[in-house]
Amino acid sequence: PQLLEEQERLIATLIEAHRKTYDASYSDFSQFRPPKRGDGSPECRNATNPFLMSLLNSDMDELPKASASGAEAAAGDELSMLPHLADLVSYSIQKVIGFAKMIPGFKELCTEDQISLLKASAIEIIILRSNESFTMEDNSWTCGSNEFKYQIGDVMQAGHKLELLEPLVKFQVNMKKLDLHEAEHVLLMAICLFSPDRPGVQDRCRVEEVQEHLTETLRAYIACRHPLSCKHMLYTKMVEKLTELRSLNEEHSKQYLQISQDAVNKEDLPPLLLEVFGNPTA
Ligand code: 6VH
Repeated sequence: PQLLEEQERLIATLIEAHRKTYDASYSDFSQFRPPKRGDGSPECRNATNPFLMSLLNSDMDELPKASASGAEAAAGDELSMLPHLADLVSYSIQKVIGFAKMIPGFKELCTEDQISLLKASAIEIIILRSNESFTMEDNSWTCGSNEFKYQIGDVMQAGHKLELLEPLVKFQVNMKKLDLHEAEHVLLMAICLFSPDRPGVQDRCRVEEVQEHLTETLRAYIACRHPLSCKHMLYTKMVEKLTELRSLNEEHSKQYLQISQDAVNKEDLPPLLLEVFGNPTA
């Protein structure tokens, strides 16, 4: 198979859409609420054991009232990275929307279907696009300075559980190993967006048509542009990534629900995030 002129144009459009919406200098990150990292200092450990701490530090032998500041301080401190990461995710959702709008076929869908596709795929596309900042050197997402270097521990401080973050990091490592071309990377994000089986999608046929056109373009691209030695099973491996993303998405929904309920400061979650991932208090 060879790339048709139309497929070439599609790839060029997707690459341009991605470049316009992914700023690899990460210069906007300083506008997010600042990251707060528990550094293992006494104050920090304090906050995770408020009751023990207050008993050890005073002559009282009674527990402070359960609902008193201690427990809330603990929860608040455990979620010290939430404002920053919630801002990062909210910002990224805006960029994903900008990317989607430039994909041929997206704007032609009715607004309801556009919303259903974005709501369902936002976290998956964020996970995919974040591979660009992920480095296997130290398994972190490195976005410029140390301040914007995100490690598992940082994401735990936004309320995510270690057991669920391990599959996310594994996913990132395996994605890196695929060593995708930019064309393949952007096609995968577009294919992920145009999944006809997302909840609420009305015009499944239209979505499927676009997705099939994208997958056909990906197959053709791999067949004629990817070096013979590495293209073995590449398409299959990429489709497998979409399956893994579904399960990361499901886990994220559960974790998000928990976090949004635990968050003491409801302002920690920006309105766009609440709209896309759900607002349990609404
Ligand atoms: C890219 F925790 O868009 C840009 F509250 O590449 C750069 F925030 O629950 C950097 F509420 O359940 C980048 F939903 C990095 F928002 C991406 C990273 C590093 C981009 C930090 C942690 C992230 C990760 C991708 C997904 C992950 C953002 C978290 C997603 C979230 C969340 C929130 C809420 C928050 C944590 C997770 C998870 C799984 C395991 C999927 C964003």
